[in-house]
Amino acid sequence: MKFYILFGPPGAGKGTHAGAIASKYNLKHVSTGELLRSEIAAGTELGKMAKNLIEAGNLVPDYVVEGMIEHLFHTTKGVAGFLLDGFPRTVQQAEDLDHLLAQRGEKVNAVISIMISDATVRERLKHRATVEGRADDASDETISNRIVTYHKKTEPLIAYYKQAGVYREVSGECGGVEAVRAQLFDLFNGMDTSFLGEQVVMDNALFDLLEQQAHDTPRLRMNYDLRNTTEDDSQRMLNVWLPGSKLEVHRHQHSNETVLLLKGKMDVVLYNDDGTEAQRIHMGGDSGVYGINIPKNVWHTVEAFKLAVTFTAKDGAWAPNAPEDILEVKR
Ligand code: B4P
Repeated sequence: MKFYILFGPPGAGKGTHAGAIASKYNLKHVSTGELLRSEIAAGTELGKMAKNLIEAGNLVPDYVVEGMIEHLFHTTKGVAGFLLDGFPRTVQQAEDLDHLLAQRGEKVNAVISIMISDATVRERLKHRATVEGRADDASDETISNRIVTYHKKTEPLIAYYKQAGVYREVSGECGGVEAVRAQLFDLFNGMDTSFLGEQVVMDNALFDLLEQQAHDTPRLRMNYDLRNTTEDDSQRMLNVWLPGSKLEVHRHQHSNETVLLLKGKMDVVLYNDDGTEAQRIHMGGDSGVYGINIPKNVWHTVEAFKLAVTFTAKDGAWAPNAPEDILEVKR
């Protein structure tokens, strides 16, 4: 598992960017601020205790947020890692996180800091107050207290993580949201964000995440690489298919292809050389069919009519289909 921390002063944009990063790298996004606001909205004992502290611009006690984090570490399944947003916020929380991760044989992989000046913190929080009406943005006094709290209690984490060699920083004022996000993606893309060889539990949580990512692509499908290393030249992957996803009719000249249906319903369609349909195999539903081994050189495609999840295996390193391996077919 990978553990990333999104760091920065109040209003730096942690919450603004965390969802996009988490979705791209299959991470569980955990915002302690959001968790606390949900507790307040639900009127729980924890929420009642946190409410006054947050509204005055103070931090809630370490043990409260640590309890929430620990619970999520134990209960979250099917992700490649965690993106912690707004946690840790004190050196004590950072030390306790290190301890908790060490017990699991893990560590913090990187701390990505979005940096903005105090003047920008004021400007952003005042503006957010008009849009979201958050009580902790509501007055100059609360905002000032949040800035003081940040410098006193949270900023020392920069030195803590620099010493650990995992601190990275981008400017949160280099432009609008898109410009900052591009910098964040550049930084993540340059880090080891591959999850090759990690233990992966293939459950509904993983399928749901891939489904979300599939919705964000024009191809309407998303794959998940299951190889152990980049040198591993077999192809083993999960694919999540949304209805309407169009896969060209193609063949593999050097390998059979094994397709197993794990969830949903789809057709595998085989074609003759002249582009006419040779066979349509319904998988899932009442068909009683759950997989197919497609021989070398057989033209084929798949058609999903509702969400489908497949496991696919082939020999040899992945490469795009060569023009001679694509068949033009009227469909
Ligand atoms: P959080 O919910 O973590 O929120 P935040 O620090 O205020 O904001 P964030 O950085 O997520 O800013 P956003 O994306 O919204 O904390 C709230 C409170 O919870 C804390 O004060 C504390 O009391 C408590 N708490 C949370 N975690 C805790 C912990 N670990 N220990 C103890 N207490 C804890 O961006 C702000 C605004 O800027 C938005 O309006 C956005 O649209 C805008 N914006 C973002 N990027 C921009 C850009 N590039 N240009 C222009 N505007 C931009």
